[in-house]
Parts: sequence; structure tokens; C-alpha cells
Amino acid sequence: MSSSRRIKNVSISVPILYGNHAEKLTDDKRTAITPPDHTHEWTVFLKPVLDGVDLTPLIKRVTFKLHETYDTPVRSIESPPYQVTETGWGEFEIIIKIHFHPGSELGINEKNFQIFHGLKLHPFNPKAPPRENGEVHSVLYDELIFQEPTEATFEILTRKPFNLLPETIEDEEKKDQEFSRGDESDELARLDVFIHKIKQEIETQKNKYQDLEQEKIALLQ
Ligand code: SLL
Repeated sequence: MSSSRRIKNVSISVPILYGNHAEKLTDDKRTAITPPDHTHEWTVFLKPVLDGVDLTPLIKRVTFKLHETYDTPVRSIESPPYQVTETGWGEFEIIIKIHFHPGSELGINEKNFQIFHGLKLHPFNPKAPPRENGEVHSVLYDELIFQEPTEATFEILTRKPFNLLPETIEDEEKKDQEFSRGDESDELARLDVFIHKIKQEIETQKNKYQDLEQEKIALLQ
């Protein structure tokens, strides 16, 4: 079986978080090269929601496209953590793009994954209590949906059980999702019956073979 073959009717979702943290640039954080008009230090990032999820076999690099006021605005990060830390004075839109290794793209027609993140330096949620240092966190949730993944991608994404449905669904609202589990146990019961039949058949054939062997020996004598 070729591992670049795509698995029909299967999609795998990988929850991710992206966004930025920022805080006011205090004097002790300034260095000799910090431009005096810079007021904040910030970090823009993208990561899987769950710790321990390793996407490096799938992701070649993540690029963060900053405002043109920055030197080399396109920052390319080849390995985790996928993040860029900078200082600055203004808010702007950052384009975060995931470039996949060949064969591990999200789908036949979806090569890369791109999101726009509005960098936040100033408190934007009036309900959030103001933080020390003018700290701001703007973090959003999204999902990478791998459609009809290749067998190789499927194998990587299911190495750990994090992408599988939970064994039992506790949430009453989601109880309707358990029907597929019922089907699954019926299926297993059916398989047990066939496994038993096959074992019996093997036993029968083994006995026949032994009888034939005996016959052969008798004829050769
Ligand atoms: C604004 N439209 O006027 C935005 C532009 C640009 C942000 C924000 C410093 C870059 C540098 C910086 O913070 N640029 O000095 O390297 O608000």
C-alpha cells in the first residue's frame, strides 16, 4: 500500500491557538538598540492546543508577515515554538502562514493555511481586569482540518490518542455522538463470530492435511 494514497471520507481536526501577548516596554527591558519610540514588547505565536502534539513531521515552516516598518518583515520559523518576539509602537495585521511538507497539506486543493491576526498592544476587552505592566493577551482558537489525509499523514496524526473520540461522552448535550460507538461494538461482536469460524476452518484444514500426509506415507511404503 502506498503511504501517499489518500484516505477517502476521513477528516482529522487539530485544534490550534494563535495570537499575541504584549506588555509595556519598561526601562529595564530596553537595550542599547531598542528604538526610543518603541513602547511595547510582544510575541506572536501559533501552537497546537494540546501540549505534546508534534506537528514537525507535517509542518515545514511557519511564516509571520509583519508590517513593512520592520526589517525583513517576513519571519520564517522552521521548528517549534512557532513564534516571533519584537518590540514596537503600533498595532497592525500579521499574516501567519503554515507551509506543509509535500504530501501533508490540508487537502488536495488546500496547500497552505493562512490566518490574519490583528496584533494587540492595548487592552481591548473592557471586561478584563487591567493587568500589571499593561499586559495584554489576544489568543484565538482555530482548527487545522486535514481532509482525506494521505496514509502517512493519518499515521502521524493518530500516533497518540489525542485525536480520537473519548471513550465515553460525559456531556449530556453530546450524548447523540455515542451512536457510532454502539455500531462499533456491534461490529466487533460480528467480527468475533467470523474469527471463531475461521479458527474452526483452520483446524479442519489442518486435520485434512495430516490425514493426507499419513496417506502419502502409506502409499510410499
Ligand atoms: C499604525 N498602521 O499606524 C499602523 C502601523 C506599524 C508598527 C503600525 C515599529 C516598527 C519598527 C512598529 O511598531 N510598527 O520600528 O521597526 O498604527
